[in-house]
Amino acid sequence: MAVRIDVVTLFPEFVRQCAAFGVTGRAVERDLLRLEAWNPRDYAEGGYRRVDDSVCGGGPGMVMLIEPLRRTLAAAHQAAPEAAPVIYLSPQGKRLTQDKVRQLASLPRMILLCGRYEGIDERLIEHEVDEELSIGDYVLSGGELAAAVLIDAIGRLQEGALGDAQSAEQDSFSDGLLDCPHYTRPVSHGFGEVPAILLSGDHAAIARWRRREALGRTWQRRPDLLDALALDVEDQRLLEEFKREHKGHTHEQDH
Ligand code: 9D3
Repeated sequence: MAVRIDVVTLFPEFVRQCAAFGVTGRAVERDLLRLEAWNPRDYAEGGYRRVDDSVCGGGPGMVMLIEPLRRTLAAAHQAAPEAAPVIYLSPQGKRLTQDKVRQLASLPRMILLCGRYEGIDERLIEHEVDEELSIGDYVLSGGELAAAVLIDAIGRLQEGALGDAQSAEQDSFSDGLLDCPHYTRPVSHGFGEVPAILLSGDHAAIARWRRREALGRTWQRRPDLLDALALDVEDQRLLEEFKREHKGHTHEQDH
């Protein structure tokens, strides 16, 4: 099933460009992903087409006005028959996860609302927003890059967006582990050798090696991810093997 994403933004060209290349570009070409941008400036009144005003109570910065956003959202809702949740990208939102991306990717449509300046009048959020999402604990200058992140993550999950060689099931995070290392030719280079096991042709041994490296790297770099998993006996054995081999030159003192 395809997805339609309507983006409310003061920078519609930015959002369109974000989905013009690579996997999401192909998803758009194949009609798996439909993107429409809506500019609140087009729904603002007066010669100045104001979309913002100063912060009530004083202080620096500007806040986005209710009315231009309300009218823009109404126009976006009316542009297609399906009900669409309004998702406000904001630093106050719940952190985006791959689980959330999968949920949203299964919807027929959604409306993404991007803030600029200090944000949006809280009353618009209370009345028109269904969900607030953040992409992480760092400060951006607006919601557009966060919307682009969400569009990319959703677009690539649409059935048929990924090439034959790729697959959403092979993703890091889809099984809760980081990826194993990857190599290509030349097998021998001044920077080092490709691990011999990968050249052995023993597919079962290669699969075990990859699983062990994925477990080991997750243990080294993202122990928080590992804590959330219940490893089966074979995974526990592979991880112990990795830890034994890496004694002395890793961060095991951290664990
Ligand atoms: C300097 C302004 N900040 C005062 C503490 C508040 C602030 C307002 C607006 C901080 C960032 C923004 C703009 N950010 C977003 O719109 C945004 C965002 C982000 O900054 N980080 C992570 N995810 C997101 S989603 C939208």
